[in-house]
Amino acid sequence: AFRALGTRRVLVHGDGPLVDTVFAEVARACAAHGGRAGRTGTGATSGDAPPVGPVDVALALRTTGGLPSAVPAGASAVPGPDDGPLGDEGFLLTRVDDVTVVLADAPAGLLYGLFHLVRLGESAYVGDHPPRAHRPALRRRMLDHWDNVAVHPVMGQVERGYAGGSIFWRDGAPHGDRDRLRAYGRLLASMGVNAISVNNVNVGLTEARLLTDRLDDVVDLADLLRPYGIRVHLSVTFAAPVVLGGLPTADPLDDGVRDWWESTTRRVYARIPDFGGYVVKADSEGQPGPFSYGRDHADGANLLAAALAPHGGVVHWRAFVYDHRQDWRDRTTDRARAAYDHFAPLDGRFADNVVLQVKFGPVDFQPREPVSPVIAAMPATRLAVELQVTQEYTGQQWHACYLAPWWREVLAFRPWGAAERSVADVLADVPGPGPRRGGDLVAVANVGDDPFWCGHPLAQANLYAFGRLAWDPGLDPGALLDEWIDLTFPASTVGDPALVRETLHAVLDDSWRTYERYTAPLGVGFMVNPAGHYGPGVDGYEYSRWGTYHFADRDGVGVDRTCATGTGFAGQYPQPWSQVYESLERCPDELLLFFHHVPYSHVLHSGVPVIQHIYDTHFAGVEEVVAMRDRWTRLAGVIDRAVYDRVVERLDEQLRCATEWRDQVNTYFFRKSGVPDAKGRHIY
Ligand code: GCW
Repeated sequence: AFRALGTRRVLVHGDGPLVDTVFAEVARACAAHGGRAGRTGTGATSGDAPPVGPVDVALALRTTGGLPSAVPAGASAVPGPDDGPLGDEGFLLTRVDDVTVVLADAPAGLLYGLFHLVRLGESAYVGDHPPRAHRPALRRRMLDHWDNVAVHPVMGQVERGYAGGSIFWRDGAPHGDRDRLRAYGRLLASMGVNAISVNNVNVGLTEARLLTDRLDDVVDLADLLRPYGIRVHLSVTFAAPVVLGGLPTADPLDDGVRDWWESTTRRVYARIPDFGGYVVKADSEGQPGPFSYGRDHADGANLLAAALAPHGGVVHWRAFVYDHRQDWRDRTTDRARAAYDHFAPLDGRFADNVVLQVKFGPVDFQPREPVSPVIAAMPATRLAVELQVTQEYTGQQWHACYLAPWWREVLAFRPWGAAERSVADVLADVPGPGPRRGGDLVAVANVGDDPFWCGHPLAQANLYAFGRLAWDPGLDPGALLDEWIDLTFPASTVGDPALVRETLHAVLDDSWRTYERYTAPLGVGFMVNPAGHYGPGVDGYEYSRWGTYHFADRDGVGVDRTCATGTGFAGQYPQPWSQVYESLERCPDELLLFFHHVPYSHVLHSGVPVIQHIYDTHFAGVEEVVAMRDRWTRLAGVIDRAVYDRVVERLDEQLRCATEWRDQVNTYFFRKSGVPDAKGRHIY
């Protein structure tokens, strides 16, 4: 992917560690592909190559002295179409007098400009490039690792990790493969990610100590990732003052507790001056939190925020708080309501450096859910929307499931109606009525120590698309896939680039909808095997206390979340959505069973009765997987053998598992309803 750059005469101008990174990348590319790299700047080190005379490409930090003479005078003078400060991470790209010029006002901008050139390939060096400013839409673009230092007896080392062990730790000690960690930092920077939380939000005893006596581990990771513009964050346990500090309480209003967090945090910053902050899962699924002390979540979050504020750190406080010991008879308790019920009343009470981290949907990373109503309910709170790149509920990196189209739908959703701001606008702090706070996009990571990084080679496309969407939520998923294909399967390395592109689109473009078709129908969710969340278990959660019911019986299926007769969840949305979801007639088909309990004979907008829709989509989903597999086999001998084989192995399993889903779901509903398939297909 660096070939186009590496064949040219490239000048890097600027000082500082990130510019060192840019220069090292350029020098490496030039050494590999025959170009020449030069460096200027007040602090260019003696080992750097001397300036190269006339250049084809210049990457220059405007703040380092004047611009070198190799940069055509016109480059900086030409105003961009959306002129204005480039900011900490932005850059300007233009082409003047046959020189491709990237200008930035801060080192990170130069780094992102470099990777932009790499993405453009040859096209960056030909034709016209009128000056254009590029800036990230969102300030913080973050990945959360659910990695443990120790291996958990049930979850393994990485909770919901499907790519082997942690890349950060091995055998209870820091992972020895430092080159791979550097490569990871480079990978993340190339997609625009600038923050990472390194350990699981379920914080075990060993992991709790990363904050104190194991801080060295974190210092080391911060040092390795810093050259790529990535700040390190840490998940902490709310009980840390007790379990680490030996205090009798973790009460957020206790002075001793406050002092403990302040001094502990000060010690972290003494070692990691650019430390990002804390991530907290409190009062959720057994994790400790402020409820134990009769305090609320604003008290809890503000405690940590106060300790971090003097150092410029933030708390990502997760809104995933619900009662996981429900009683099915109690139809007023609804897990979907929980985040809003807990947090909406606290809007306005959170400190400035608290970021409330909300899962994109109200339940739990399902392949289909409505967008969380919390996003519209907290205008005075800084928000992070949390996505799940790791495919916990979307095939666990055994199934090819390209999630960008789904994330794009979430980000484009307009909580206040068509004329108002989208979720992405809220995060990007686009002006609108009411207070504005802006926010982050965060995702649970999908990388491990697997040789293919993500287990499934094609799951890398999700990681890539996440970073790019966080940079620009308006990007088109198909175009992002093209970018990823160009970077991952460069034309010079494959037998038939056009066939590779066509095949990857055929396999991935619609793969999320395919996955949706063969799993839980019409937004009802779950129906997964409780042991590990892989494969079908239609009633797996129906008779447990997690509160993820589908309420199927012989007459119908779905959860009544209306205000009129159900849990009232639909009423947590502003207009128009509260009315749309409340109404059986207006509710979108794909969310019907999330909001309504209907008879099997209920006719969808598509004109098909619910029961027939279930049969049709499940048969279709499996046929689509068969087609995906057939398409992929055309790449035999065209791409790298190991990648090809790994994907074949995964597609075989996807087909097996999709077939199992189809048969269990279809049989289940056939037996419940007694309604035969109108098309007479075989149902067991
Ligand atoms: O989806 C659920 C997962 C848990 C996870 C939890 C969370 C880290 O099954 O494994 O715990 O969400 O997001 O906190």
